[in-house]
Amino acid sequence: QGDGLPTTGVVTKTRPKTKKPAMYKVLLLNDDYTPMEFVVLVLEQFFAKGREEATAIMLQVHRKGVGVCGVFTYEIAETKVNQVMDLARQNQHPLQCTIEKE
Ligand code: TYC
Repeated sequence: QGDGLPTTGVVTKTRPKTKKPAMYKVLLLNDDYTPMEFVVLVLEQFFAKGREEATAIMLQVHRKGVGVCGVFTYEIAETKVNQVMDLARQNQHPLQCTIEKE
């Protein structure tokens, strides 16, 4: 230090040890038989949507064939899909719900 020469050294950049988990979209698929009201109910019950947002998502699926209900870690996404499929089956609706990696 103080000799007029540039300081030399090694710059080490450490990566933060926490890694963001992979995220997964839960998708709802359209069909011709599941009642609109049932789909709205599913979105309210399992995805904590209000009536307006639930209706908007349902209509998007109805018109475009597919829509995103939410984005979760794998375990949560899987649980949501199972909950939706179970309730649909219990009510004899052909509603389909799947997972897609973000
Ligand atoms: N297409 C259905 C009907 O006309 C409504 C519907 C919407 C079904 C969304 C499934 O994921 C779905 N009754």
